[in-house]
Amino acid sequence: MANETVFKRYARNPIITAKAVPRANSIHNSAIVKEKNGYLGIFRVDEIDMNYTLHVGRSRDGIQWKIEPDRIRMRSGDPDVVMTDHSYDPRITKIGDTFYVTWCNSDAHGPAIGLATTKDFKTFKQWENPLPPANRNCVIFPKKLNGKFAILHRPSDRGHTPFGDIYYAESPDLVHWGCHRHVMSPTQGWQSTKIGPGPHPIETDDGWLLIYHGVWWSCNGFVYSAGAALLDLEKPWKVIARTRDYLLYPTELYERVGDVPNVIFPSSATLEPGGRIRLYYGCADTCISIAEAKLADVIAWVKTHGA
Ligand code: BMA
Repeated sequence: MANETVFKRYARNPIITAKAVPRANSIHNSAIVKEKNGYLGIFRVDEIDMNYTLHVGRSRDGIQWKIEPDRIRMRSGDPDVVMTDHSYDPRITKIGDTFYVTWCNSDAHGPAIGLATTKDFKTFKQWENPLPPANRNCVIFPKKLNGKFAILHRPSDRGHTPFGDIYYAESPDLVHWGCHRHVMSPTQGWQSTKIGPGPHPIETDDGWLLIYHGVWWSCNGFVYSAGAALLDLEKPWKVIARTRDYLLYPTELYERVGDVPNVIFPSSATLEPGGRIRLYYGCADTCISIAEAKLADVIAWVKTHGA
């Protein structure tokens, strides 16, 4: 095991494996939110036919989960707006009493971004895809900015995407998206090939804290790690600071070995007692783990380990 940064891994990682769902081949890269009486999640479940869809899960402590064996069935009222059999990498953001779910809704024309809303995790209203192919990472800010919904996303290609920058966009109605701004590009080392937004940004006095994944291309394939940036509170396409050093790198066996080796894919963060954040991340496209840090320590790390 290598040195840890400010994040400390949970000793009993991984917390979720394929055993949680009868037909699962793997469960990883999933979205979790903390509510008053427990935790709710939307899980990427790759099944034994290697199709991948989204399932609801519930937990009292955020560690032991019950995940529904059946996929989510969304309602759109339009036969052309559907959740495909290749739906993956969800994110959840709560604004007011509504949960906004974004995910990669991949069909014959390539990976697009899907969008749905729910208030109870029982009925889901699916909206038009906010972004066309090719794009497979999108997360919504936890409040409207200047009266508009705002997202961070990462345009891609139809394959495994050996490139990728993070962009910003906003919408007055969740349907029409504009004000497209470039936010960040890959730089060096662990984030030299592509980067993509992870959990929804966390509002702090120092700016929006964005935890993101960075990828470098080794002779054995992609290696996914986690880093963080601080974005301007009013103009989040302006980067205040950004880590040069990674925050989490695949060092543990469950991060190094799996269907896609060497992957840490940060996808959710919850605020916990004592000013801590708990990061949920997919491991080697096989299972889910957690790591915790003090929010103040993460911010200090970004400021002092900057690019
Ligand atoms: C995501 C998904 C996965 C992929 C992964 C690494 O963007 O596309 O299918 O393997 O990255 O976890």
